[in-house]
Amino acid sequence: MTDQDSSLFQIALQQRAASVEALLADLLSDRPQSGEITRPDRLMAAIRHGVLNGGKRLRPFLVMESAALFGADNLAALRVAAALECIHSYSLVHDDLPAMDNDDLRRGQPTVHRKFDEAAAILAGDSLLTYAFELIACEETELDAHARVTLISTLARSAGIGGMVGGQALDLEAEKVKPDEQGIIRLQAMKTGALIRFACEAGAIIGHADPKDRERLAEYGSAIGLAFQLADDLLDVTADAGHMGKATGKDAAAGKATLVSMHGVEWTKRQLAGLVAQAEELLAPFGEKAALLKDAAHFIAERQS
Ligand code: GRG
Repeated sequence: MTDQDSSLFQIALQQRAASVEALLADLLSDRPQSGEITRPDRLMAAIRHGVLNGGKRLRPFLVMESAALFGADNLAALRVAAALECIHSYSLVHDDLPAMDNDDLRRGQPTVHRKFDEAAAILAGDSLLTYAFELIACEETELDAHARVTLISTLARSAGIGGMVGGQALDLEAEKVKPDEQGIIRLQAMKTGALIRFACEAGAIIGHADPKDRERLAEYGSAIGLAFQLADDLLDVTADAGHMGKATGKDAAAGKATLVSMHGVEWTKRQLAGLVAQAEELLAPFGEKAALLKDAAHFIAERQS
């Protein structure tokens, strides 16, 4: 990726992040929404701490750019993107809990259970998970019934038992019994990959893409999802905590098997380059329209934080 492409991508990512953050700030305000009895102050403060705290908003970007590829309604895509960010934020809030990763720092700030308490962090995560589905199902998100139900069921599968939550369960088991290479790839495709795959597929669903193009976007999502986790494992070895805004060196300290620990840094860099090439090939039929999604693959594989 040239320097110019990289800065165009950064600008686009920041613009998309700003619009999703503005929407999330509005949706997660103290003001009760139609049908809600009240919004407890402390719960809302914990939720906002877990969401409105400077994430990269990469998954929302992928939803919106994928939808744009098919000329889809920007507002519906923005609201689905916000829903996905709620699920991602919930996963981070729960992942940081003492019963899971026991982290003090997330996005450069105290984790939700550190700033509030464990009960508040559990309830903030629970609220975000249910709210995400409400957001896709509600009338204000203007989608036809088929797209709405497809998004809800695909997201539930990506986030649930055979997706992110299942991946987290396998990851916890892996601390006791080290998985082999295929086991690591599978758990990563579930834990991190499934939501990223969904982000890209969601754009195709919102844009009523034909099944072939929808599968192409999902495959692109799988390739960059794997690249995302590989880059994360690489950064755990090579970056410092101040730069990352969270603890590093944790995999090695926990004796956790990763593809980086198995094959080394140079192999990992070659794999990342291969995944970027695969992502670009999958997007080739869309030509220039997919330029920012191609840049996203580079950003994910080459990111420094
Ligand atoms: C607790 C149900 C449950 C699931 C947790 C995704 C996950 C499953 C845990 C996160 C653990 C982790 C740090 C994985 C590495 C990859 C990852 C998801 C990093 C954070 O995502 P970014 O870099 O974060 O997109 P920002 O802060 O930019 O949103």
